[in-house]
Amino acid sequence: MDKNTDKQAREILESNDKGGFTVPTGGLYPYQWNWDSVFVALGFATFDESRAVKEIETLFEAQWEDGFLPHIVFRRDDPDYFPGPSFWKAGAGIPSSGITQPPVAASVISALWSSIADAGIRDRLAALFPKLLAWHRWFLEYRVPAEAGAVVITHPWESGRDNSPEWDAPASSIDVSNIKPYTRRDLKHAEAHMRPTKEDYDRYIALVEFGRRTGWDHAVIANEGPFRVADVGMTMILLRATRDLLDLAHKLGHSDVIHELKSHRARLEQGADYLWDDSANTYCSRDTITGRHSGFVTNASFLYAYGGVGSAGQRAHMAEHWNRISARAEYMLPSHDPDDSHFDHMRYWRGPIWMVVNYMLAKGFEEQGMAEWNARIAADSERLIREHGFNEAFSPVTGSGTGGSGFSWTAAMWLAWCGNEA
Ligand code: 9WN
Repeated sequence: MDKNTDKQAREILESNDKGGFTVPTGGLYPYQWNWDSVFVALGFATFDESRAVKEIETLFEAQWEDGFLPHIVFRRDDPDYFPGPSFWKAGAGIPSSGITQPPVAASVISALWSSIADAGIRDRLAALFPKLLAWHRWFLEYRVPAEAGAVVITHPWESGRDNSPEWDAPASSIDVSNIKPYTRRDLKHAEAHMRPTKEDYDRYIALVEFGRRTGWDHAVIANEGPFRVADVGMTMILLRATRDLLDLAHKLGHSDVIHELKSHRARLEQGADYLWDDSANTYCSRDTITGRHSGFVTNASFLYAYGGVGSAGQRAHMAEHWNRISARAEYMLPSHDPDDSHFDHMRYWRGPIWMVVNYMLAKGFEEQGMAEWNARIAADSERLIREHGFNEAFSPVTGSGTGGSGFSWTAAMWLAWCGNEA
């Protein structure tokens, strides 16, 4: 392990710690984000197990009564981020956003359960089980329609892959003609060529306004919202999290929910098939309004290994994509196919590499016995951080940082994963 880089990583987590919760980075993102915090817990666990669990406990303090867990928790107002709490007008007690984010929590809690021996901390992890179950039930009730079996997102921000070209076509029909003028704050902290465009932002804001008008009624949003896309990333992540929750249920003696969780798993496995695109020969997202696949190969497509799905034939097609992309990219794995015209190596989720996705990819490849892919992802991730620092994301072409710096989840991934592989 590299002591110096290791120390820097801890310092980033400590300085972004705002007292029981961690911000993704100062300035650009001044609040607690859902999947960021969960990954950050893995980093804290390498030097402070109690603080690691605290991160997830504070996140779940913002859970709504119906099990929904918001993508941002606003503990105080900060004029540096838009849209803030007064724009969302959502939350149960603690102000929050009204949309969710990838459900990585069950997988991380299961990993912590396996690595932590302290009885008191294990009790705290066990106490999170009913909250995790409630969140998974919320997904199954509102976001996994029986005919698709895949997880439907109602806002690009829910995917965590905000401006992926996967959302371009489905979002093009969102009506932005009535949105009120607004000022973006993100461009104060990051260069415009790295961030989503104005066209993207207008659509993000129109969707928030739509949700707010419904009073954040998730049934109405799921049935009538202007953006309803079955997301390949969310689906593979929830499938994987369901397996991990099932495993936890066995370990904690929750035999009463085993049958139910197995049915969640079966439905999501069917969802993976719904997302296979026969013409592009890849897993990808699919618009549930038009029925159309995006046809794009993204880093989320390769999460099939993490989700544990794919026939021999489907895996052979994915291997062709891997060989093509890995021969071309200096660093793996770009968030978007470098052979596609939408590829943009510096712009957010249209090309740059994200450490948390690399971590899930590597975990999936390792478990599925795909040693070479695992080794390539781990080595490239380690090199990116060592040579370019703890950035929000990285160019797959030059390795340079994009978005914010001093980033919590990148530091966490160094400590919990790729720094330890060095
Ligand atoms: C909107 C915090 C979040 C991540 C997302 C990433 C970015 C927010 C933004 O930052 O999204 O949620 O304002 O750009 O895309 O994955 O959770 O790090």
